[in-house]
Amino acid sequence: MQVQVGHGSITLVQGDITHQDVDAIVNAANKTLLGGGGVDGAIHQAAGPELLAECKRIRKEVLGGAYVETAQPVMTNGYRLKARHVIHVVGPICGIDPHPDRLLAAAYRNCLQLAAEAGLKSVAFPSISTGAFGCDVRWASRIALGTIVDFLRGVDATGADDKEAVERSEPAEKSGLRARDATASHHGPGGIAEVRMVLFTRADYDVYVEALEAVLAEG
Ligand code: AR6
Repeated sequence: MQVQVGHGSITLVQGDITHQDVDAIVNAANKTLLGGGGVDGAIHQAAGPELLAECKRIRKEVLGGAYVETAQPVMTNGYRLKARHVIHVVGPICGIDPHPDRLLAAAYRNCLQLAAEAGLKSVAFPSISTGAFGCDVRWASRIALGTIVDFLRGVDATGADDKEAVERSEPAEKSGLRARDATASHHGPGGIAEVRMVLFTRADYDVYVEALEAVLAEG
């Protein structure tokens, strides 16, 4: 399914994100940035060991050993992937993180802003936080697609509430790397022409189709 939104398009596909031929794929990472299971494991497997080496370097040299904060994306090269870049972002853990709705929206929005600022044209996302991090896929699909639609329409969806939620999620000691400031004002859609959601299962794809129709119907 593909729809035009603003100056770009949203595509929903069922498939494997590691096969996507886009400028950047997003990785649903964890705070260590050092790989894991699920889509994180698949991306590291497909990209090769150079990806882990770069992630280790960033943890050590840029973050000073600190964890990556939820919803604060970090961009690396794509190595053996078709995608030139990987944008690693940690989504909320449902049932544990406060304000998971705001954090999930911030995760999508910050990845899109980072991609736009880097001049990227196409970005593919997995369904962040709906695997090991335990969030309901129907709930997450509305937030993901609502945020993407707002971004492509150039709507400033950031606000004081997001600022509060993101700040609360952050440890007191700030790392050297604030790859994105979730509270910064919206920079507009930049040149992003396609945002693709890659759903691993048919069931998830169907949920996202329904959510996209609902989000667009809401105007
Ligand atoms: N392509 C697209 N989607 C995929 C793929 C793939 N190759 N593989 C899995 N998915 P998860 P999370 C889907 O658990 O919930 C990791 O261990 C999957 O079906 O990968 O954000 C990290 O290191 C689900 O719909 O990410 C973290 O510790 C979606 O990707 C933790 O899991 C997200 O599932 C992050 O948990």
